[in-house]
Amino acid sequence: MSDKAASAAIPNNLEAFWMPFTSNRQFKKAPRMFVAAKDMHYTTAEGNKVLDGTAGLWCCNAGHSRPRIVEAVQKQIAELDYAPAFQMGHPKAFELAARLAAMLPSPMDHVFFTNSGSESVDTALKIALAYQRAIGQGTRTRLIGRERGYHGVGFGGISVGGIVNNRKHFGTMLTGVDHIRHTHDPVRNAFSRGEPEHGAEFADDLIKVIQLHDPSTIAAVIVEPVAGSTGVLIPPKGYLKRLRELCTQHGILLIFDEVITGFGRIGTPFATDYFDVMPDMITTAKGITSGVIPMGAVFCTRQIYETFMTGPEHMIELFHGYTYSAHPVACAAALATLDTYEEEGLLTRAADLASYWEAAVHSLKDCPHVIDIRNLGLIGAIELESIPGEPTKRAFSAFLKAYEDGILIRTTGDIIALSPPLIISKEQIDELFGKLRKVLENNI
Ligand code: PXG
Repeated sequence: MSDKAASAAIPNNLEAFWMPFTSNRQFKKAPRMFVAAKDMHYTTAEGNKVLDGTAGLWCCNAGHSRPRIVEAVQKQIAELDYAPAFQMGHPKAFELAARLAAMLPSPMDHVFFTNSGSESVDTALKIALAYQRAIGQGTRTRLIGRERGYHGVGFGGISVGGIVNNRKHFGTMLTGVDHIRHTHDPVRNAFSRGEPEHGAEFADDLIKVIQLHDPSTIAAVIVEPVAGSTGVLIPPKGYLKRLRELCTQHGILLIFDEVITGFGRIGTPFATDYFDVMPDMITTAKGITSGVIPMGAVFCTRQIYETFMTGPEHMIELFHGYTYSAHPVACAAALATLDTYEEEGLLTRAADLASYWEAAVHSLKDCPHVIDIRNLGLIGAIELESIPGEPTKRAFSAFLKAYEDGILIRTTGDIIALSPPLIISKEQIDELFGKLRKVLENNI
């Protein structure tokens, strides 16, 4: 890109945009702008190529600007730009729901559309409460989350979420929420490859919560099968099965928040497939459209759906939905994304690459300040020792340096998280970790 074109791409006034989850003042002093993206790379305003080590924000699973998806969106917007979401339909919404249902393990076969992960979480929590009420269990109003959990930023999501900074500024949130403990156990599990050996018994923390509140007050438990945002915590072997057993035993619905793990991230279409544990509902977003158009979805079992299908037929069964639920352009993007995943075998590609990826992530073990490394499928995390008195600074410096060196990584606290598009090649994995090694070795 010419200097002139580059300067035209950077607007003069950065003030008005209050950027989400961003250090606004730092950014506006030294902006990092992407102006284009193709396959595995972004292009910066200065014309530099940046290898995408994070699939945008864990969402561009098919890579960037894939022709089939671009065409489908262009075509749809010209043909049917919008259709009312309530009391009206359009064919692609039904086609997409049926296709998603066919991908899911039986009996999970109904789909409620939303526009984001946060909305999916709110939707699932509301369905859980309404379901318990509908089956005559109206005393079950409590929602149980987990420490260090991330379920988006709606009031429902931050209430069941367990990331302190995302909660502490926002008052009392939902009442009647409790949390089980997180599964991080560096003393026993540091540098585990894949699922850690120790910690299935952390699921028994739910027994304590059940005993404290009585099962008759608990509607649902929500967890990320693999905790992402908090810095990648892989569930210990047997942990999720144990949670499932306890929920079943006590009439509690289990919700898997698969906003990150859904759509191939760990080598199977969904984490429920990988861990062979069946929740009652699954929340998704991100990879459903490969990040191209905002969309989310909640999957639920036939039994949950059928429970609501009673009463006079002209009556609305669930008083919930969004203006943009099943937006035609999002549906077109999702259908083309599923085509791309299918044609290129992307939903299982992470399984083929997992051992190569694992070796690459763990090759950084000897780098300065590395205190733990975790991985599963095409997810990796490198935990750094914090600079005393300055938490997050070391990882953030690594992020800035990495960007200058042409790789996009994510950091949370002092943890570096990696989750590339599922189209990444072995050579690109080598490049990502080669550059990251240099960053870590150069006194951050
Ligand atoms: N649940 C989970 C498990 C998530 O990871 C959400 C819900 C919320 O999705 P929306 O679409 O409302 O943002 C998420 C989102 C990061 C990062 O780098 C993670 C998310 C979003 C942005 C950054 O860890 N996860």
